[in-house]
Order: sequence, then structure tokens, then C-alpha cells
Amino acid sequence: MSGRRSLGVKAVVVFVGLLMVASPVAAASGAAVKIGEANERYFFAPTTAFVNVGGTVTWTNGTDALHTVTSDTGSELNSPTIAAAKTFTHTFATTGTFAYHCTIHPYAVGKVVVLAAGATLPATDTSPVAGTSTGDGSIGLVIVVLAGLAGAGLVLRRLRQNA
Ligand SMILES: [Cu+2]
Repeated sequence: MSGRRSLGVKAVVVFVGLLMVASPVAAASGAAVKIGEANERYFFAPTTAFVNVGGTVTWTNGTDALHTVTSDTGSELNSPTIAAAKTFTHTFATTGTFAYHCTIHPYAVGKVVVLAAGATLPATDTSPVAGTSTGDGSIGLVIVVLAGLAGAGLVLRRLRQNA
């Protein structure tokens, strides 16, 4: 078996593995904000969501209480009451920073930063909210990385058996 060909196959395997690792981080044309509860306090997570202009943000009520997504000033965000397990979606047509709160729990605040089309979005703010764990996301990433490595290992083993 030609060593050059084997190298090429390995390069493809590594490339596919990298794609699998990178894909969860790739920016979609929207952002998701969870309405959560910790120590009987409600919060928006991430507190700051980033989208490009024309992007959509979806808020999901992960609590059993009612909430709203309401602009601090202006009227960009003016949701109806969001029931448990329901979502509210808003598409941002202009750039800017849009601060909001829940009218029922005014201490629960967040903001959406809308950047120009094509602008690179900063990494999502994952600073922990008091009393909550942010472990879920990193565990998911670790699983994807391990799956990618396991897949690459299987392919390499098979290549060696065929060689
Ligand atoms: Cu609320």
C-alpha cells in the first residue's frame, strides 16, 4: 500500500474530526436565551446575546412562572406574557444594544447586541449566574470531541487492518 495514499486518508480523517469539533461553535443566524430559575430568582442566560443584523433571538421559558421580554427603553422588545415551556422570538432589523427586563420580575435583565452583517460575533457570555451550573455546554463539547476522536481511531484501525 502506498504510504502517500495512506497519509492522504489520514489527513481527511483529521479534517473531518476537526469539523466535528468546530461545528458546535459555528455561529448560526440567531441566538437562544434561556429564562431560568436559581434560588427562587429568575434570570436570562446568557445575559448578553449577540446576533448579526437580521438575526433572530429566541427566548425559551424554562421555568414554571410567567415572564416577559420587554425593552428598558423604546419598543424593540415587547413580548406578550411567555408561559412555561413557551418561546418568544424576535428578529432584529437594526444594529445596536437592546437592554430588556421581565416586567413581572424587573430584577431579571438582559441585553441583545446586534452587530453589522458579517461582523464576527464575540463568544457567548458564559459567566455563571449565581447558583447555577454552566457545565452542560462544556460536557456537550467534550462528548463531541470524544466522539470525533473515537471515530477517527476506528477509521485508522480499519486502515491498518487493510494495509
Ligand atoms: Cu419574569
